[in-house]
Amino acid sequence: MLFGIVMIISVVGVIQGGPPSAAAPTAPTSGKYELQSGQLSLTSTGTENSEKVYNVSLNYTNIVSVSVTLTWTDEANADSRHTNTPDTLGATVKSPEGEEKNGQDTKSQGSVNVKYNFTVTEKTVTQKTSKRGMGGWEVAVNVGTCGDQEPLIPDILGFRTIADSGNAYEVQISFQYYAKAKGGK
Ligand SMILES: [Ca+2]
Ligand SMILES: [Ca+2]
Repeated sequence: MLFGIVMIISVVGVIQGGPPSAAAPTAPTSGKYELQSGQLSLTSTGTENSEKVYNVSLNYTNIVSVSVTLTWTDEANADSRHTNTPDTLGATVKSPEGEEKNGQDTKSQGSVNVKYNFTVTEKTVTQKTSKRGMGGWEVAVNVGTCGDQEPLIPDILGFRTIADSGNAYEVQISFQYYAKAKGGK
């Protein structure tokens, strides 16, 4: 198995708002929590039977859910005499706690979703800050067998088959977490 580039992606600060407004420079937090969400995505291309591992750091407390969606669209048919048969892609996600979940599909237009839910509510975070899901996540994208461009007229010897050597894909990571609501709103 071939391992590709390891990319480090940090989403620290992505969700933070702007500087405090002049109207409320020292606004205290209200003590209440509100549900916030963040998202990041990346696109890449993988060759057949290869894997790329992405490290994502979620530096947030009180994470409620983390959802990883892998999507892809196979290349168009090479010409009117060929059909591009489906590709197999999959994602394996590992949480900071080491819990692994994965999904795989074989499609021309595929989508695989891996989701983690943590039992965190507005009530529990008021009592105790949760650090579940906080820290380094690992998302491994695997490009498996890529169905070739098969000729419409069956060709047992495969002379007219055009190889499909991989595919492009997108990974979208979205998460929800509780953060202290700003006062004075
Ligand atoms: Ca294909
Ligand atoms: Ca392909």
